[in-house]
Amino acid sequence: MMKFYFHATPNSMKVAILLHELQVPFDVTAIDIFKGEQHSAEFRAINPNAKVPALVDGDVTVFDSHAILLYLGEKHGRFIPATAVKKAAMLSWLQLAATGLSPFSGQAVHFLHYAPEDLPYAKNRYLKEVGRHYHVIDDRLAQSQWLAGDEYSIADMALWGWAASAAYIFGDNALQPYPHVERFMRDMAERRAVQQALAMKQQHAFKAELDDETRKALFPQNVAA
Ligand SMILES: N[C@@H](CCC(=O)N[C@@H](CS)C(=O)NCC(=O)O)C(=O)O
Repeated sequence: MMKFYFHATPNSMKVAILLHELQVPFDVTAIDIFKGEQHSAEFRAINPNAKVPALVDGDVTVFDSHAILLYLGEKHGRFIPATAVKKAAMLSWLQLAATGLSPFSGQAVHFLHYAPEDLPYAKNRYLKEVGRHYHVIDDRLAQSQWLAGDEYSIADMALWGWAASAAYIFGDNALQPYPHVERFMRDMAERRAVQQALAMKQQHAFKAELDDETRKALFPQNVAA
């Protein structure tokens, strides 16, 4: 059976939605990144980059959320549009999420919540860039129900991953300035696969304290040699 290496984080949640949409059997291996489990030799053999999510499917190993979305979508022939025009749109928005929204959101979270010093320049830079991405996405979702057009795809799952955590960046009513993204999130909330993915967060207990063990695991660059 497929093995899904998971922590309840935005990047893992993208894949959790797809696995539930596909209704395929899979086993979850919880990797508690707050305890440093991503750095174990066993997990690094699966993802040398020491980050979740990752997937092992028989003799196939695949890591990085968007690589997993593409792998599973192609394998099952689902949630990847068939026509060149729609597939190009899907890939464009998938990559915008992979190379823009996701890393900028991650850095915004870092400088807002985890950086050991207050860095207004960095906070402003990442907050503004995340907001700019949501404006671009909002304009797109004003024109079509889904990112690729009229077809729900893996690009939508990728967007949901970080949009569901927007409050951690912008606070309450985080998506209010982006009404079409809000509408998209309401549409997503109605999907059973999204509800099942959210339930996974309750089924696995992860460490919550940000103590020295966690700082060392997540930010080893700050630990004196
Ligand atoms: N580009 C990667 C990023 C993965 C990533 O940053 N994962 C975070 C959780 S969302 C992680 O495992 N962090 C642990 C660490 O940095 O040590 C993806 O999309 O899968």
